[in-house]
Amino acid sequence: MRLPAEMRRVPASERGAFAMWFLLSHYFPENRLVKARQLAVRQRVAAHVRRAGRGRVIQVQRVESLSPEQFRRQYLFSGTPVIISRAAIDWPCTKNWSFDGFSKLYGDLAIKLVNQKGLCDDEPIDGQEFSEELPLRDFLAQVTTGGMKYMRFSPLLEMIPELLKDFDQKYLKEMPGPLGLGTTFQAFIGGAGTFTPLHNSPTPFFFVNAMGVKRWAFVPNEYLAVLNPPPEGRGYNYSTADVNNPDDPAHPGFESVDRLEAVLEPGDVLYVPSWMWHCVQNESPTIGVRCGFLYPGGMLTESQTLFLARVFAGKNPTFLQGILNTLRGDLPSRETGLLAPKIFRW
Ligand SMILES: O=C(O)CCC(=O)C(=O)O
Repeated sequence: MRLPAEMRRVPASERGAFAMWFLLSHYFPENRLVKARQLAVRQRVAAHVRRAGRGRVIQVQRVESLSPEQFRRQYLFSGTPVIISRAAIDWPCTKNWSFDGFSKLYGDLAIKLVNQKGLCDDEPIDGQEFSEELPLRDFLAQVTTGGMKYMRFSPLLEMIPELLKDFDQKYLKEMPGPLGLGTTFQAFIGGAGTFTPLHNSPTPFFFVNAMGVKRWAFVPNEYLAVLNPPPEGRGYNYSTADVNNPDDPAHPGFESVDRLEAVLEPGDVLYVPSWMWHCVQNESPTIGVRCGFLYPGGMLTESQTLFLARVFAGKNPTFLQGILNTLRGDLPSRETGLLAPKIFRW
C-alpha cells in the first residue's frame, strides 16, 4: 500500500531487519539468537513509532462511484482500500436478504462455525477446523437474540448456489478485469458485538455488506514488526495485537501505529487489498459476503516479506498445495469455506 502522507513511517532499514529475522524464525522458531535479534528490532521500531505519540485513526476513502479503470489505477495497483458507497444498494442480496427469509428458506441446512487459530475470538479446539455444526435456523435465532456465535468464512453460497444470482457478477468481474482471476464467496453472519481478530491473506477481496453496520480497522504492513505474527506458515497470517487493547505489552508500540478505519452501511462495497491486516467488529446484526479473487500482482508487491514467507516457509498447506487446492473443485475441506473456497469463474 502507498501509505497516506499523514501516516508515520518505519525506517526501511528496520523493516528489512525485521523481515530477515521474521523469515529466519520460520526455520528456527526456538533459536535464541533469532528470537533476541527479532525482539531487538521490534523494540527499536516501537521506540520509533512512539516518538510521534499515540496512533491516529484515518478514515478509508469513500467514493460515490468508481469505474473499473479508476478502481484499477487508483486502488488495485496501489493496494489501497476504498469504500464504494452503496454500490450494492440495488443488488438483491441487499434488498431481499433477511434472517427471517434465510430461516424460512434454508433453516434446515447444517452450517459449520469456523474455528481457526487467530480468526475467532474464542479459544480454538485443537485439531478441529470448526467448533460446531448446527441448523442455520438455530444459528440465526441466536444472532437475533444477542448470541455471540459468529459464522465466518462460510461456504453458504456454495451450499445454496441460487444466492449467487443476488450479486452483480458482472460488476465483480469487471472491476479487477483480466488482472483478477476467479471469484470466491464466503459469508459472514453475526450479531452486535461479534468480532474477527486481526489477520490478513494473500488474496484481495470486495466485501459486500448486505445488512447491518460493520466497523473495520486496517493496519498496513509498514508496522509488521509491531504486529509480529507467529511464524506458523499458514495460508493466512494473524496477530494477537488488539485494536481494543492497544497498550498490551505483548505488542510494544501498537498504541502508536496509525490505522485506517471503514464503517460499512448496508449496500456498501469495500475493497481490501492483498496482505492488508484487518479486524472487524459488527455494530449490529450483519450479513456480508467476502468476494475474493486472485491477483498475483498484489500478492507479490503488497508484502514481499509475507509473500516470501508463504512461498518458502508455507506449511499446512504449502504454497504449492494451496495452489493445487485452489485449482481442484471438489475438496471436502471446502466445507469450512476457508482453506479452499470454490472458484466460480476464471
Ligand atoms: O466480517 C468479518 O468479521 C471479517 C471479514 C474478513 O475478515 C474477511 O473477509 O477476510
